[in-house]
Amino acid sequence: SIPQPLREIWRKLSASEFTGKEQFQKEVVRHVETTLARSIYNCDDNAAYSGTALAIRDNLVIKWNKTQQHQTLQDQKRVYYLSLEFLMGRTLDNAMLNTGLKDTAREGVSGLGFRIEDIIDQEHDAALGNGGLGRLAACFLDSLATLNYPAWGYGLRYRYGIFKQEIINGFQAEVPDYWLDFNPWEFPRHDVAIDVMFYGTVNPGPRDDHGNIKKVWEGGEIVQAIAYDVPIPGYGTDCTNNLRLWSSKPSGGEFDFGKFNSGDYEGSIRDQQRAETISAVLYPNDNIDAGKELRLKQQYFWVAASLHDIVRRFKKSHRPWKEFPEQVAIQLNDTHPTLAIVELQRIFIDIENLAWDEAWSLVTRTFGYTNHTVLPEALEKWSVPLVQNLLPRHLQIIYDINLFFLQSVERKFPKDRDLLRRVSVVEEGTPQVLRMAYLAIIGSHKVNGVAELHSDLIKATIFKDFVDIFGQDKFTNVTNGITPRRWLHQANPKLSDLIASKVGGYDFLQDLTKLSVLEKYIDDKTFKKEWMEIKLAAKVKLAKYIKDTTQIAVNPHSLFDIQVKRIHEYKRQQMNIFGVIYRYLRLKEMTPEERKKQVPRTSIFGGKAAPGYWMAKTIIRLITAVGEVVNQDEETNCLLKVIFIEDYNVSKAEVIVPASDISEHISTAGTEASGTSNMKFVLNGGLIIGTCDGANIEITREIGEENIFLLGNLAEHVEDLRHQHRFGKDVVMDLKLREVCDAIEAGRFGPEQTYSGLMSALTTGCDYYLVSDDFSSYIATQDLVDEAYKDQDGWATKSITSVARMGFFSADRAINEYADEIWNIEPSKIEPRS
Ligand code: GPW
Repeated sequence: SIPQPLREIWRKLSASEFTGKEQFQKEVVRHVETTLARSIYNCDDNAAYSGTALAIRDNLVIKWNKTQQHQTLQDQKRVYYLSLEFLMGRTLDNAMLNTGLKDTAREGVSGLGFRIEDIIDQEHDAALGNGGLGRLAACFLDSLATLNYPAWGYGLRYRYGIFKQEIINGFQAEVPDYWLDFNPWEFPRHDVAIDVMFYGTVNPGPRDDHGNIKKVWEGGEIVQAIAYDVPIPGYGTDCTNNLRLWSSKPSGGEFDFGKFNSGDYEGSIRDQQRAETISAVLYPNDNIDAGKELRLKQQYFWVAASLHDIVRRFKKSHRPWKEFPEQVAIQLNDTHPTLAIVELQRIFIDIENLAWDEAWSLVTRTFGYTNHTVLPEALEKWSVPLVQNLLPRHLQIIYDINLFFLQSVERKFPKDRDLLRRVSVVEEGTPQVLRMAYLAIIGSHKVNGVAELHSDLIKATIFKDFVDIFGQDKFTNVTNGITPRRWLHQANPKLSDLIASKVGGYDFLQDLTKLSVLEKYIDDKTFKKEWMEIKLAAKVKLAKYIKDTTQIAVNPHSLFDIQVKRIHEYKRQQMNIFGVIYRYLRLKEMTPEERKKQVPRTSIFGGKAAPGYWMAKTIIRLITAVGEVVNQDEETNCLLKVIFIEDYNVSKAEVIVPASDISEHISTAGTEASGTSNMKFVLNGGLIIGTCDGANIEITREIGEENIFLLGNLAEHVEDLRHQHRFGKDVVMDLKLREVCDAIEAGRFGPEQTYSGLMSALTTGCDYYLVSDDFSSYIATQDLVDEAYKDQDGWATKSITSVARMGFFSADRAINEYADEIWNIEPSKIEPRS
């Protein structure tokens, strides 16, 4: 750093933020001309985006530096959020809104001949995540900064994010998402380079201070982690936190010149490529554990680099180790970073020479673990031989953690051998596997689920034994939330402005419970009219997008029925499309007179299937095939259209979410841990049709039963129903569903073989997701939706009342609960400079 006597001059020359339109414009032009080396002759929308982003970024960086210096000086407890996914979407619009520069920028770029909307549209999404889990991490970062919590995110800088989805002949095809061409939002820190070792052997070393022979892990392959930092601005505060993403590269130099010079060119770059492969690509699975070695390498690479960084920062404060949990909280976003528990124990005992028990006490007081699923196929299990080979020292430590844990269980529940078998981290079998969720529970002081039902379910089912062992207090609930900044103010500015005009300004964006004031206006005719006009405008905008991208015209006055999320059998897009087919069959039977009484509907789908998830891909094919038939049918197509929106992502969600009349959240009860798009749709004045699952239940409690369309069996009945499908005698399929299946099998939507897997899942597959059990309830509830929609005034009442009661679902509320109940951290507001 700069020597003391020179610091005064540095401070005098220190960069300052621009203010006002003219200064902003000057910065944009300067960046276009110097940073980008372009001119008035070749400045298109894209160059204007780059110039604008760089100008806004300058102000952001000044706040960011200030925040980091402030937090370092304060030296309070920090939280580190470890997530393999951060689904950030676009940054520019959010950065302008959070820093209060949007109006300045709009006027500024307009004066330079551009429209701010066109500029915003140039940005490529940062899509480093699959779905809900990754987007939750992004919403949490926004709330942490907005609430002034000292917090860092740690993740991987994938060269390829989630693939781009193309629909070719009705089927999904995957195209790589190379998003780093121009990314002004990241700062490489080539000085923050950390060596991470894989493979190697564990050998006996010298005796330690406690007289034990040390274990030395050595001789492995070394890969370097390079930090890339991303500023995360809070809304209405200067607090700008840091998201640190690691990128892999070979350690020590470019490639092996020895091999290169001896003619082995391929060999010389093989090592380099192998190292770079680690952070090359995001695994495109949502709620599925594939168990691949490269994924385990990603996990350890990221965890080892992050912990090295965290421990180094702690050591700079020269505090004794016993203060570690008072300075550091680490949250594990699902089990993906569970190795962090083992790595911290390894650092303490092998490198810092702490005794096992003291180290383990520090470790368990540091970590918290969030579970996001009960689906068995999503629970991570690593093969022991795989871990033995890749991380031999870690496997020893895991065995020791497990041994001491099982010994304590044995003391508490003597002679219960089956309990020991059930709770062991090591599951017997060929090969043996490690149950990562169990390791995460044992190594954390708090375990939470993400909605009330889900938190109750994990305590009663997959983690029941652990509740008996550790007690109730270790297990808690933090219901998910969403950031109202992106999901209302940014996605739906007109609605945000209308709300602000009624609730006394924009404070509701920082205290979402203030929305309750809207209930006062429930009988205000003009307000209601404006409310519904804003909804219509959002539908017109989506209709235009659909027309531009698919050439299909949809009627903005029809009921927009939307289901956008990852395609998964448990989320039951198949039930939705079966319902659409059922509606189509009914419409076909009707007389022209009867048809006139029907509510026109547009069924909109969007979402990616994991590339290897064949059933999910079949569901996409059925949706597109139904669209091809229904959209062409002149007899019915003014009453029913079916649209599949290609490549659903965060920036498209910002257009889709404000445009729903109804959205679908119809997972088999007990399978969707929370869901978060349900919250986004309701916050934007859409109603929902859904099952009693995840956060739908709490949404119902908050907004009132009269404002939601609930259907289907309850979670407590699922087990019995499945049993009946398996072992029950004469189970006959629901007749309405039978009719739908007959139409599919008759080839009305293309060759029936295409759907044979989907059909047999309902029959020989024992209908695991209980589509047939919920189908008639689903159809009946859709009829109620139609009836309700005919009463537009009643619909508006439901819409406004629901929004007024959504305050609970702010991610700010969720983050405050984590801060108080799990992390024990305080906000740290930066005072404006005097
Ligand atoms: F399987 N979630 C997700 F638990 O989006 F890891 N991807 C995943 O791989 C997992 C969970 C995992 C989702 C849940 O499905 C959703 O219900 C929840 O709202 C979201 O995580 C955030 O908690």
